[in-house]
Amino acid sequence: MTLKDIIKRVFTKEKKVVICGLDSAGKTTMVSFLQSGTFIEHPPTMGKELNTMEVQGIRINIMDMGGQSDFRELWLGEASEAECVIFMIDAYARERFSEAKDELWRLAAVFKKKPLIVLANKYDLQPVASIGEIIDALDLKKLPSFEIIPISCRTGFGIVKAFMKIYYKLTGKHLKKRISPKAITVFDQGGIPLTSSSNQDILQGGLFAAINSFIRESFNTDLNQLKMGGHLIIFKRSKNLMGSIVLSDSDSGNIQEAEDGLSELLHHLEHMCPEIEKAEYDSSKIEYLVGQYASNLL
Ligand SMILES: Nc1nc2c(ncn2[C@@H]2O[C@H](COP(=O)(O)OP(=O)(O)OP(=O)(O)O)[C@@H](O)[C@H]2O)c(=O)[nH]1
Ligand SMILES: [Mg+2]
Repeated sequence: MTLKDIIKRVFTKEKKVVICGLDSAGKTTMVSFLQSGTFIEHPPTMGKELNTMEVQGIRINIMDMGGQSDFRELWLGEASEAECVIFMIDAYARERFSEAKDELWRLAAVFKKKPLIVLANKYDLQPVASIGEIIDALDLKKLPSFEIIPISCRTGFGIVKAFMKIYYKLTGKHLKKRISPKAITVFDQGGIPLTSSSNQDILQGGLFAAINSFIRESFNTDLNQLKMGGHLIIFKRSKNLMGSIVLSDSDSGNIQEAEDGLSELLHHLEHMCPEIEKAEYDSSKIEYLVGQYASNLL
């Protein structure tokens, strides 16, 4: 990296993050989840691929490295130029942990100087290795510092948390959450709830019933908001589903953010459950997917 490059990066608020990890860890799937808000299948990365995101005025260049052995020689050079390095591991593939450890430690010189974030991916699969197991398997305690976060690039579990951490490492600033949604419910086309209230405390005491009856009465109208007992409830419709999100009254200045988050969730559900096109609703699958994705909204 030349001096000109460094100056350009400082003044244009351009930051670089590099994602390394064995082939099939899920690196490209993560980058595409961040961009599309859902899971998309990709072919293996040949060499490396640059993706750019603009977040709160900062241009983030994400270098997605190919993980096949032929391409691993490229990692060190790219990692040396980055402000933050991510190492992704397939937490389900225990048989590859020792190979992953060897490759991680080939980059050790880099981690003496810059932050390492380990993403333990595929947490939707069972039986997945625990975080403690992965720390031991990769010998992470020997590093001066590291962070490790469990995620799933299939269900979206932990993706926003991971991204917020990356953003903080890159910029020294916390990404602000402007709303604090308190509960999410998803309904089928007929207004029947597909998710339950039992794991969402705030929905006890009549709120769930009120939302249900509102949905049935106004499903075919343009109404999309309800105020009740200090809560603001936003409704959103997608092709085959409807969703509601409960906010507190104080969030009312940032409704757009809640609407966007809910739309993304519904889009993800439609994408992951193509059977709903045929009006086949599997409520346990939807409940599971909502629970996984909700970590990005709640
Ligand atoms: N079950 C599950 N599968 C995942 C997850 N993330 C990725 N996959 C799958 O894992 C396979 C590899 O994903 P990629 O994103 O292409 O992996 P990669 O790390 O980019 O691989 P290379 O480009 O070869 O280095 C694909 O079949 C993905 O669908 C996840 O969180 N859960
Ligand atoms: Mg890839």
